[in-house]
Amino acid sequence: MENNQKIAVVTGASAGIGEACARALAADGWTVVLAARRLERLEKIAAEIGGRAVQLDVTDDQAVEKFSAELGACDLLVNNAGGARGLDAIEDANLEDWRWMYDTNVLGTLRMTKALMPALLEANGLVINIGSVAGRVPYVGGAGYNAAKHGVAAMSRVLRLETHDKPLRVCEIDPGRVETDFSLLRFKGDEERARQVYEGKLNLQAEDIGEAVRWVASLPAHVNIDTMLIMPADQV
Ligand code: 8X3
Repeated sequence: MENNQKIAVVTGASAGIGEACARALAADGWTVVLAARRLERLEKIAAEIGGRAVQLDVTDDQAVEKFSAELGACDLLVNNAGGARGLDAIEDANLEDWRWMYDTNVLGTLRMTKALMPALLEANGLVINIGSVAGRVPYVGGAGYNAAKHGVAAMSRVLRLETHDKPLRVCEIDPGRVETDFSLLRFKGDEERARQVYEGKLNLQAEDIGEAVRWVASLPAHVNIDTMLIMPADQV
């Protein structure tokens, strides 16, 4: 593998899938820029893997602009920041939760991709969007998150269409149930409810997704993995 210290930006890198991506990429020779809101956690991980921690909220237009202006070169962008809030039926939908899900998952991915696009094109780069099975399959109570992740999927496909003849590759990786803080966030800190999501099941671990990201990013420039659906063996 000859990465020659190429630069990877990973959003939402302070925990879970983002942290696992950062660790897997660093182990494969990438220089990783870890971006997230929780700077203290980021700095600890960055120190362990020889990466760089930058505090960033992907819902903040100006912060994303500033981040990209200061970054310079970028070979790989992993749009991982996102998540779910609530599991309400549509008739009980909480508009604030929906706004947050759209702003983080969809617009966050858009802001980062748009801002880093010049650097990525310059580098013959790669964008990996972390979507979800929820962006393919709707489920009861999932509407806000389903809509957001379907939005990410649509954006990934359009970006692929718009850049297939440019020096940029685009991949979307869609995990199923991964045992992370995802459910704690969805259920707004209700630990018992979050625990029940994973109890007694063959859950994916964040490292499984980190390994997929590492592999996609390790492929030669003529190979584009368009989409990848990764499920725990007992989830269909
Ligand atoms: C979350 C996937 O299967 O837990 O992105 O809803 S699932």
